[in-house]
Amino acid sequence: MNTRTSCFKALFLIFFVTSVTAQYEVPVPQNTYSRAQISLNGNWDYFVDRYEAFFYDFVRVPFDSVGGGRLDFAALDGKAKNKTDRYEYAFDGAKKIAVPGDWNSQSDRLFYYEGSVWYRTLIDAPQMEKMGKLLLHFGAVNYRADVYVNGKKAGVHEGGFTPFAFNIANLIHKGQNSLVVRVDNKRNRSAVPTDVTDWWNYGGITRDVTLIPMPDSYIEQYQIQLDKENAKQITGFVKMNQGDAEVTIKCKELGLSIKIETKDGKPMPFTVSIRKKIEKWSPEHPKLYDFTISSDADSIDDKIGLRTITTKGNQLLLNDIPIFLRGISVHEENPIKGRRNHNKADALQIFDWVKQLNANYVRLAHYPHNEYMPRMADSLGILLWEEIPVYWTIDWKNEATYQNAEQQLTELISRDRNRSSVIIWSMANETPDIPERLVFLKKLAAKAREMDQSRLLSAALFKANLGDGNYTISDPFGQFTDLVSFNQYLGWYEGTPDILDAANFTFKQNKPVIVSEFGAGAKAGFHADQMTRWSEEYQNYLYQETLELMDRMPNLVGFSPWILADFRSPRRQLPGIQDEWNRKGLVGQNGKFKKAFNTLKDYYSKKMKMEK
Ligand code: GCB
Repeated sequence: MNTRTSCFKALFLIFFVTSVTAQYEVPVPQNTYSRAQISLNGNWDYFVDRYEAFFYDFVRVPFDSVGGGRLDFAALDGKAKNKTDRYEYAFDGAKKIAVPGDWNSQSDRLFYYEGSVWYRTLIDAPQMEKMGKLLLHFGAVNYRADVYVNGKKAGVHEGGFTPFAFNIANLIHKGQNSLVVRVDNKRNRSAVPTDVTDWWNYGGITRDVTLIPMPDSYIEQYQIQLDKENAKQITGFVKMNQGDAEVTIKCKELGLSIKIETKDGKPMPFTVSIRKKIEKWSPEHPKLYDFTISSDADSIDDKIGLRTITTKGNQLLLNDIPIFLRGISVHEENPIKGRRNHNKADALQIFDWVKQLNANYVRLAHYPHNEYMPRMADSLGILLWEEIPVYWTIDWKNEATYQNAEQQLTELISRDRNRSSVIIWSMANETPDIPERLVFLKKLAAKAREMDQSRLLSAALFKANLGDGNYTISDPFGQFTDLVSFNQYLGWYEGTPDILDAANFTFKQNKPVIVSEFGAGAKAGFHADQMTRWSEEYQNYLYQETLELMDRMPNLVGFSPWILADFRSPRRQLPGIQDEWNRKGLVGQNGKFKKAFNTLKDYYSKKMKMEK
């Protein structure tokens, strides 16, 4: 085949795949958990496809790009009908895997596995009162999901931590239906995150899967919040997925009932004065109001807290009052069970430790966590920093990589824009100060601001060493964020904790400062003197010295040490100490608190008393 024909073939394939699948993709409606739905969680059939033999043919053309129908195309979920039929796979009789859940912790064979796994479940078509849409909704799949219903492709999603949905009303039939998902978690230089991180690349359908019957015209997005300029007003927008509609927003307790005319599925802004006194949401008083948003065909309830978050010079203001963020960073992992979190109990475990620490703020690192987290934080009164996995090195010049990052940011903001707990969107973590990175991050920040003007933007930046114990934060991206946040590891990656005494920080911008990370590794239960690495005493000494540094840090409005609990990382290979765990947790793998947990807890308790 000459180059021209192969180009044509490639273009045709791209067009074909897009046109075949695009019709099923739908914008994820916000707040899916409040909708009537059918859970597809449970034990699914699976097999491992190390050679991707059921996705590509022998010349590496994806089977589904030419319309499927090939004998060895797993998505068809076929089986031999007579003794001459040849099938080289079967879901019937295959092993079972729990959904939601990572595969690594479910089978020894899959502990280190990175590649393709085919999942199948058989589902009964739900009885739908009226014909409308039927959304197949995934909370998250790491990293890429190819979804097939009865052998037809519903669509593809990339990005391991955000929700997506397909309308499968036209793919499903009465009786039993086959739902097949090919999950691929291979790391990839151009993906977000890229191939190098400091966390475990848990693969699988890691969050809930549901079927959600929806009207054709539905409430896709809304934002309801306190007006930053006038705290007696509520402001926001509503957006239908299509067409024109009259949307009503009601809150009985606030005596609110307004009608908004939406046009052509476009967002329609509104602002409304509230006569009653508004009880503002805060960590001390996490008041949530019951709102109902309804159109002719659709209706959704939400519990929303009303608060403002702003900055003034070097101050951070919650409801116009200065606030200090007594924080901690967390990964989405259960250290005791050694797996990715996937249920409410996992989320509760994290917040239980957070509360015991006297913290009022959590950095959800380094990717969007399960929606349970912001929902729980709303009702528990915990403030949150949320971020996307733009981490360390990214393929900055690659447009597809940028689009992927922007999509993950959009999916996160669309999901959590009504969570009062979320006060910061973070664009990136520890990224190098190079021109192409600045272009990338500026575009992301502009997107975040376009979508949500009510929250603050940040990024975990690097510090620069000026010598003689002097450090500065001069990353040019700091000009584009509302807060200057940075990670620093004095006493761990640089020197020992005794150098912290002489450390001195300056900032280029007069903005509120957050120290987004500091920490030291310690094996729970290992005791020695305070200069012995990996001992609880060393970690504790570093915390004591760093907390003194925090007390003299200019413009400081909070910090989130690294990290609440030990977490798995392939970069950590010290036998007997790390054993593939990053040991910077304040809580050990066994769930026991290390010494530094209590040091931070006492520090936060004193801070709370001083504030009163
Ligand atoms: C960092 C990273 C975090 C790592 C941590 C460490 O700066 O942001 O992801 O896990 O350091 O332990 O080295």
